[in-house]
Formats: sequence, structure tokens, C-alpha cells
Amino acid sequence: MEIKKAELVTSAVNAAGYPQDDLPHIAMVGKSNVGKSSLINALTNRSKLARVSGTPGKTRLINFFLINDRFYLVDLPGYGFARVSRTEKEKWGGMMNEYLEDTSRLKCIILIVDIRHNPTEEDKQMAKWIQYYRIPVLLAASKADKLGKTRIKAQIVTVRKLLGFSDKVPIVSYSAVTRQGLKDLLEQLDTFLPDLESE
Ligand SMILES: Nc1nc2c(ncn2[C@@H]2O[C@H](COP(=O)(O)OP(=O)(O)OP(=O)(O)O)[C@@H](O)[C@H]2O)c(=O)[nH]1
Ligand SMILES: [Mg+2]
Repeated sequence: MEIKKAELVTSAVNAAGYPQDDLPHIAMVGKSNVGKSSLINALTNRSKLARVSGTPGKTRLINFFLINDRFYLVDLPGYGFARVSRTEKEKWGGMMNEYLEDTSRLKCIILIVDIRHNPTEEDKQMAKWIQYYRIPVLLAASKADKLGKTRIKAQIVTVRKLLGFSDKVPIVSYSAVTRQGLKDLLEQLDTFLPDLESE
């Protein structure tokens, strides 16, 4: 797939704010600061489409990016940053629950983890959630520019195992900085979307 068109359509806090059409969704989840918004910018070749920050907790809303007028990339708020109140955490849980309540349009969740670190308890919880809801998943290991090739290979095996996913679940390492792995990721995304011909 080649991304030719990308636009932020809407930001939502609840289902009433989601796009009301039937286009498929591909949603990104992961720890705060792992690089979800950066991945959207890298995939779409637009440096400022999604807001990126060195400070965790930048994305607090559910942002819907319409891609090629064909599907939505959904940027979900990150989890697991220390300095948030309990109310904030509950708000996050509520937003995620509501989003995952209706998965009819959700074709894939991209679960992003930082290639340099083992998955956290919250990553494992998210993996369980994805399995519970039986959502097709693509694992993406970010910041591959920070690790040598040999260690990337080893870490990919570890990540899959610690998250409890089978060999059937694809995992791609990538870097939003060097752009390594992005082509692979786009090719993988194609496999989750309905064929254009049959739409
Ligand atoms: N070296 C490197 N840095 C990256 C990469 N991807 C993201 N970053 C950096 O990581 C930081 C966080 O990136 P974001 O894209 O804002 O992370 P996020 O997951 O959207 O964070 P929240 O919105 O808080 O959930 C920024 O400083 C990015 O520049 C990558 O592939 N390599
Ligand atoms: Mg973000």
C-alpha cells in the first residue's frame, strides 16, 4: 500500500464523536511515549499530522486519521505513564472500553512496544485484552534505530513470547527516524484490510 492521502478527520472522547461511516479502522495502542503518533506521521510522510512529544501523555483523545479515503488509522491515548491521577486512569479505561465495545469496524490493532525494553505489565494486560476481544493484531517494535540488528532479532522473539502471542501473529520492527521497517509494516497492514476490488 502507498499512502497518498491522509487527514485528521475528528478527535473523540466517546462513541458519539467517532466517524459515523462504515470504513474500516486500524487502531494503534501502546505505552505512552512508545511512538504511536510518530508512526502515523512516518507512515503518512507528514511530519506534523499527529502531535508528537517527548513528554508522555501527549495524546489524550481518540484521533481518527482518514487514509486514502479508504480506512482510518486510529491513534488511541497511551497508557502507563506515572504522573497521572487516578481519575485520568479511569478516564483512559473508560475511553478504551467504549472504543473496544464495538469492534465491527476494527480490522486490526497495532500493539506498539519499544524494541529496547521488555513489555510492561500494562502491555501484557493490553495483549490479554486484545486476545479476549479476538481482535486481529500486528505487533510493532518501535525505535529500531536504537538497537543493533542481532539484538533486534532476539528481542522480537522475546517480545512475542512475553506478550503471549503465537508465531502466527506478525511482528515488525521499525524506526520512525530511519524509516527502516515502514515498508514491511505497510505491507502487513494491507493483509488486514478488505480488498479494494471487493468493496
Ligand atoms: N529514536 C526514535 N525515537 C522515536 C521513534 N518513534 C518515536 N520516537 C520519539 O519518541 C517520543 C514519543 O513519541 P510519540 O509519537 O509522541 O509517542 P506516543 O506513543 O504517541 O505518546 P502518547 O501520545 O503520550 O501516548 C518522541 O520524542 C519521538 O520523537 C523512533 O522510531 N525512533
Ligand atoms: Mg501520541
